[in-house]
Amino acid sequence: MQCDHVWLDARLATMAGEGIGIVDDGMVACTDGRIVYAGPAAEAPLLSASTTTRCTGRWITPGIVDCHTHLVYAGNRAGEFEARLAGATYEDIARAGGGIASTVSATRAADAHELLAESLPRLDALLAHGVTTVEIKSGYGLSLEHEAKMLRVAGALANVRNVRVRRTFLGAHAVPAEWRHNPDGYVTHIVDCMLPTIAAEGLADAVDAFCEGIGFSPAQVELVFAAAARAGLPIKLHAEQLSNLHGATLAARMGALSADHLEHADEEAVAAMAQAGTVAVLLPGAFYFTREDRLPPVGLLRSAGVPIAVATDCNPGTSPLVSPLLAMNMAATLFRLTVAECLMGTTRVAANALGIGDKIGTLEAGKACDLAIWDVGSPAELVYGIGSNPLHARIFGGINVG
Ligand code: DI6
Ligand code: FE
Repeated sequence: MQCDHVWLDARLATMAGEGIGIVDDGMVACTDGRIVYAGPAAEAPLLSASTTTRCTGRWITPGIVDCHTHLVYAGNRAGEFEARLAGATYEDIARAGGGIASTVSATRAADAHELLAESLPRLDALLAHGVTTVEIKSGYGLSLEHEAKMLRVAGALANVRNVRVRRTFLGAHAVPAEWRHNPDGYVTHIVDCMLPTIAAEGLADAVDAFCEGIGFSPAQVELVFAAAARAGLPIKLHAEQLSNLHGATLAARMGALSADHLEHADEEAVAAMAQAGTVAVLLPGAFYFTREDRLPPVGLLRSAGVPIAVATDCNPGTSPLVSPLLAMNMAATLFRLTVAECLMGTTRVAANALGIGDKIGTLEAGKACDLAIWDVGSPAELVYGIGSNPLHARIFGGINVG
């Protein structure tokens, strides 16, 4: 078989089958941007490749999938961080008109070029840590004009960097100031105008909402999700981050791809997620940065067989985190995830949280040839390091992009 590129003399963590799929003397072969073989070199079909890379024992994993970020925004919230250090809570700041609202003001004021320029360094940091697919949410525009601008910028990032971008419409992130006295009116505006327009313009791959006392009620979220279904878009939910409004149960019953955060989720939520196959996306950066003390119900999720993903939640208010490796370390240290759960959670399960597990997330024939090649002696080192970055190379669609 003739192929474009083979990577030889590598150790693989394929993330396929049981566990992380370790292959000691492994090989990956690629044609037209897709994997045609990944597995033991000794079992490979006869191949002749235009280009061969010897990996000298380095580890290859699927490219990292960061399945929950808000990385397109303007400004930052360092001042609010200082206020929180001095004793204010995240919810106090939000109720006083700061928090998300301050990022909304800055994001509305930025034009698309400025927004792109401010977002690029965050994307570049993720890419430097092996990310090949990133989900980016809107939610700091909160009007049709500015939500569409954010989503266009998110799409434009994929034109200026080698990365797959999945876009999520998060119009129901906060009630904007101009709708403060009529939150239900804002939800109606999302349902009747913003969401259908954004869907019709092909600006989003999914719809998300923030189900919380400072966000939207389950009844409001249900209206947004029904509109998503009418528009043919899958749903996700920020659920049970600060309190338990039973949003995860609602999301699972409506067939959500994922329910995210989940610190306050209960057994009913876990059972509903298990039944629906909804992925639990854990966001230890937000847990750490807000000094949350309630742990997500990892034991319950595990025993119910709910797939667990891990993401950065990169955002200016609760998780200014641009390292998926550090997210894995935090998930292990703070949430007691195993190394295998962390690695699956940022590859295969993360791809499922985006509904694209058939295209990316494992080293298997037919999937996109998105690889991360690491200078480590074992996969555990990827989770173990704090602030180190052992990425050797990033391969996107079969091309070495550094
Ligand atoms: N939960 C979060 O942690 C982020 N959004 C959300 O719904 C925080 C967003 C922000 O504070 O800017
Ligand atoms: Fe988030």
